[in-house]
Amino acid sequence: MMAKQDQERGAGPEPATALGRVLALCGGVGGAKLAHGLSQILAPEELFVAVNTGDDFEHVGLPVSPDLDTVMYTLAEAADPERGWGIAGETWRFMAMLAPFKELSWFNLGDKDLATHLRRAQALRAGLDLDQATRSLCYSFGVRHRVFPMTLERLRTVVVTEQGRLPFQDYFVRLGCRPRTRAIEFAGAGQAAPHPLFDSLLTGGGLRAVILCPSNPFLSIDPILALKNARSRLRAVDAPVVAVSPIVGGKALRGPAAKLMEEMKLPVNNLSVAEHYRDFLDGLIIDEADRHEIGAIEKLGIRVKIAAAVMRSTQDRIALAKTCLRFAAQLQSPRRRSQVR
Ligand code: FO1
Repeated sequence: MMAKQDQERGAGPEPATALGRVLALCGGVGGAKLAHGLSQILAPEELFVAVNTGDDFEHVGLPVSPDLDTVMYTLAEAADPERGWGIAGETWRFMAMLAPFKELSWFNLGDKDLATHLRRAQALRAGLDLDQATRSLCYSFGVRHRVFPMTLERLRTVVVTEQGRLPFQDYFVRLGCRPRTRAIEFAGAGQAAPHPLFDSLLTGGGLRAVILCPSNPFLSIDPILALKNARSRLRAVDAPVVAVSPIVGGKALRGPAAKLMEEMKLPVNNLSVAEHYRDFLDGLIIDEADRHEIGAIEKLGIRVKIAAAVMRSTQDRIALAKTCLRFAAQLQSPRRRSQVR
């Protein structure tokens, strides 16, 4: 019998979920909310979350994988509700001791979060790869759904700005996204292949949908798409590909997406998001506030679904997750993709 708490959340088994696997592509905070909603309605064997590792870096001698940790903490319902990253009820005694060392103290590692980075460092030193280290961490946080790094190889996001080429966390945290962006590069993209699971899910059959979570298309989803053959695999996949737009009413749900789009001379709207994913996308979910964009997006051959895209509660996450699955189920055979685009 379903627990009362689950019934209240609407987390009951979704009637159509026995139809195959779902691959979600995800960045950090915004995307993790939808991944959490999906994890509430899909069984662990049905949901696979491929996570951006372009933001990973080493800090205070420790390997930090911010998006993997954000997804893990969010699925574990352990994430800080205000920040979205890090752990709820965090304390900062380590950071207080680090304060005199300015070259180290710009990036905040909470006392609880530190244990995750130490454990990852130990696992990697012992010879585990990032996926195995992530699985072990997820296990200890009670996360049973498969959260995995987009690649086992090295790909790093570099933001090319008016102040020069900046490693992602220097741009994002140390400089607070202030420098104007000229381009975004993915160092290692030419060599790095997607995680083998990404390939086997996209080519092995039994896939019900690919869902692009409402993460920043340029900073969080593009690193995944930049991996060798990732985009062509998505073009060829025999399952609907659905994205949830992170742009609502001309603004980004969170983070620097709108600022980046302006700096790259792109209109800050859902049509720009649709055009960015045009070669493989079947359906785009946009907010009620952007209903006027339906016609322009559908002209690209991409179907549009209107939904409440802002997720304030667990119920909102579950509702949006259900909308994604139902929308995917309604879309035509993706085989038309090759004929249309
Ligand atoms: N974001 C910040 O804005 N400031 C921080 O000091 C910071 C520390 C941090 C530590 C661990 C972690 O997992 C994430 C952290 N984040 C921080 C978030 C992170 O930089 C970004 O959210 C992602 O890389 C972008 O998705």
